[in-house]
Amino acid sequence: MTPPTKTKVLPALAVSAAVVAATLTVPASAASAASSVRPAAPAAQSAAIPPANGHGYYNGHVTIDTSRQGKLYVMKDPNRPGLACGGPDGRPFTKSINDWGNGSAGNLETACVDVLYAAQKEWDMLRYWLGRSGINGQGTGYPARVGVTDGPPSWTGSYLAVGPKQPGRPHYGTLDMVAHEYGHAIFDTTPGGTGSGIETGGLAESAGDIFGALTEAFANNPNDPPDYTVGEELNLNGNGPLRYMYNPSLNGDPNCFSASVPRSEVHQAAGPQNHWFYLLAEGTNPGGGKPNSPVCTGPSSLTGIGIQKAGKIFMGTLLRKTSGWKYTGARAASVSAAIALYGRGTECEAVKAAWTAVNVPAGVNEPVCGIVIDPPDFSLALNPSSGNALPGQTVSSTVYTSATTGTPQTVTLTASGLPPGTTASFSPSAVTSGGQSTLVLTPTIATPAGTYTVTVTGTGNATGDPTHSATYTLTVQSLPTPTPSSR
Ligand SMILES: [Ca+2]
Ligand SMILES: [Ca+2]
Ligand SMILES: [Zn+2]
Repeated sequence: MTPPTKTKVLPALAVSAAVVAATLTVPASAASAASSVRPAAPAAQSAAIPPANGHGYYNGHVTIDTSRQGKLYVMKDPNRPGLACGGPDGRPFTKSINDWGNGSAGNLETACVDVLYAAQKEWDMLRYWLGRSGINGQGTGYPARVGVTDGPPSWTGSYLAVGPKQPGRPHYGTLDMVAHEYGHAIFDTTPGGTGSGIETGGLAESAGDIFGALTEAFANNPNDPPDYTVGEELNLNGNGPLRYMYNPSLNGDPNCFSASVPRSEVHQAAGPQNHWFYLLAEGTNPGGGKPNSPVCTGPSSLTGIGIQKAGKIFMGTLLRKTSGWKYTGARAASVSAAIALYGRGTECEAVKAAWTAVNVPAGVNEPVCGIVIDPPDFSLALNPSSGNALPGQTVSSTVYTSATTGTPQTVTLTASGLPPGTTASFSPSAVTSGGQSTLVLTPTIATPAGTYTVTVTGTGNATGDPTHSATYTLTVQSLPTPTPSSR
């Protein structure tokens, strides 16, 4: 039989799937218990078996992990609990041989080859690239049903529904669409949950698109080459991709954030974050056949950090998600994630630059990138710190300064708390930190006897005008009672 046009042999993928299968073995009973799909056959133990051959409509000849129950093979993943694929009734497909699909449009078993393949690739991408365990972060995924809905796939909250219902039509379960829908499950199972509203919904749709791009990149299947478009293999209505992450405006979606984004529609509101992810991963001019990406504000040229690092930072962003998730929160969380993962270097700078480029500005307390340098500062001391004087006499003290951090700065000296009739002078009145000055206090006859605390303050001219002060205890003595003059 002539293979369908989409079918290609992919030996490299077969090897990687086999390696994965060998390293991901979990007890069959655990896999069974975690699945929410009813077993198709009378309950029987799943047994570890070699990966199955699959013949997908979009993905060509692939290997998928299936189970064995009694004499039958089942489209239920023995290594990734919860993943399974079946028809509208939710029962995983079963077969007497472990060879699935025929590559043709409209064949439900073929649809399940593509869907299960995509789910398994996404699971492995989450594990090996992003460090997440399963779709829900707790080692569990969710089943899929094909031929069960019309229009693009949807996430129901408990299973992935893939259409169409009409027989004979190509199914909608491409790598990016399946990964997008399970991406909703990832979004739902990170802190803050699903949320509501257009802005939050847009960030959720974007999460799906980002996981789609990551999954295509991880699978690296030549039948559905990695890209940053959504649904390009579907080509619904002959209109090409549903969304363009590198330039959302190609489909009429906003490239950058504005007040109108929260009033748009959730898939449109995904535009700015999708665009951010592309700029972060690939930059403005990645070359190598990858599309250029425009910016709305800031520097016109950005350099990407690669999709794996961008994916890790995005996963870290979702793990910092809170309820009522908004674009400003996403920027702050992604900066924190980048610093936690990679420090304050290139990645931190790239995260910020990409957000700025899509018109999501920094919050007031955004952490700084780059090497943190303490601002210039100084210290100030007086010696001696006390003295006695009669009115009309002077006392002096030396003001010592020192540069404690950063470069030296000009420190201007003032005195406060002077008793009545007492003057203070500094010579010089300003020093470069590290230098010294002489303070001269001169009480006069107008100064009542007593003990006073004079405060000497130095004000620096560095950023923030740092000030430091020291005190001098001045005791003004009483003049001796005048000797009566002779008359
Ligand atoms: Ca693709
Ligand atoms: Ca795609
Ligand atoms: Zn969606």
